[in-house]
Amino acid sequence: MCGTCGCGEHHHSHEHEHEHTHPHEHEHHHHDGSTVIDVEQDILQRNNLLAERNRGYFDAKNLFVLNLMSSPGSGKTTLLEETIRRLKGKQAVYVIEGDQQTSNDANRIAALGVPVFQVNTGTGCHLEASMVNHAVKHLAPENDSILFIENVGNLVCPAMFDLGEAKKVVIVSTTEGDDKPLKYPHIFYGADICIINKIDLTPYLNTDVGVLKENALKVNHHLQVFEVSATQGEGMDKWCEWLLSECAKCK
Ligand SMILES: Nc1nc2c(ncn2[C@@H]2O[C@H](COP(=O)(O)OP(=O)(O)O)[C@@H](O)[C@H]2O)c(=O)[nH]1
Ligand SMILES: [Mg+2]
Repeated sequence: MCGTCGCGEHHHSHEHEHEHTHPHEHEHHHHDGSTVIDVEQDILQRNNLLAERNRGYFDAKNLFVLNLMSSPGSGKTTLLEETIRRLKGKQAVYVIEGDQQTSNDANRIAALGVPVFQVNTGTGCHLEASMVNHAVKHLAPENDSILFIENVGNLVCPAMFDLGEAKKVVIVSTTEGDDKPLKYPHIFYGADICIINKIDLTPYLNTDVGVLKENALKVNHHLQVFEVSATQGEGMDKWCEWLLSECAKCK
C-alpha cells in the first residue's frame, strides 16, 4: 500500500516483492501509530535512495529534469505542448507522462514528434523514483536534453516523492481560486517554480492573480513565479527563455 497517503493499493507489481519480505507493512493499528510511521519512513527512504540514483544519472548525462505537479486539469499537458512548440529546433526535449490510466497525454506529446513514455500508476496517486528510472531506460535521452516529467494530477502526494529532478514546478490555474497555496502548502513549500496558468480566464473569475501569487510566496518566498496562459500564449516566451537559460548554464 502507498502507506504515505493511504490511497494506493497493489498497483506497482515491483512493490509486491517488498511486501512479501516485510509483512509488517500491513499492520498499521498500533495505538501510538509507530508502525504506520515506520512503513512511511521505509517507503520514503527507499524512494529517496532511488531518486539519488536517478539524480546521478541525470547529472552524468547533463539532463535538465523538471517535475511538473498540479491538480488534474490545471494545464500541465497544454503547458508542455506549448513549451515544446517554442523549444522546437532549439533544445532536445523528452517527456515522461504520469496518469492513473490512458495514454492520452503521451499521444498528445508524441503528436509533436517528441519522445515520450507513459507511466500508468493504476490506483497510485503520484509518480515514484522507480517509475522514472524505468521510463528513462526506455527513453534513453541524449545528453544535454530537457526531460519533463508530468506527475499524476494531485496537489498532495507528489510533494513527498523525490524523483531525482533538478526543479519541482507546481502549476496552479486561476480557476482553482487564490487560496490553494494556503490549503495545500506542502507542494508549494517544496517547489522551486510556481506557474500560475489560465490567466486569460481572470475576467470571468473572482480569482485575484495578485493574491494567488502572494499566497504562494507566503508559503515559500523562494518560489520563482511565472504567470501564463498556455492556450493564449501570454507569458510563455518568458517561461521558455528561462528554461533555455537554465540549460545554457550547464553547457
Ligand atoms: N482558458 C484556458 N484553458 C486552458 C489553459 N491551459 C489549459 N487549459 C485547458 O484546461 C484543460 C485541461 O488541460 P490539460 O493540459 O489537459 O491539464 P492537465 O490535466 O493538468 O494536464 C484543457 O481543456 C485545456 O485546454 C489556459 O491557459 N487557458
Ligand atoms: Mg495531463
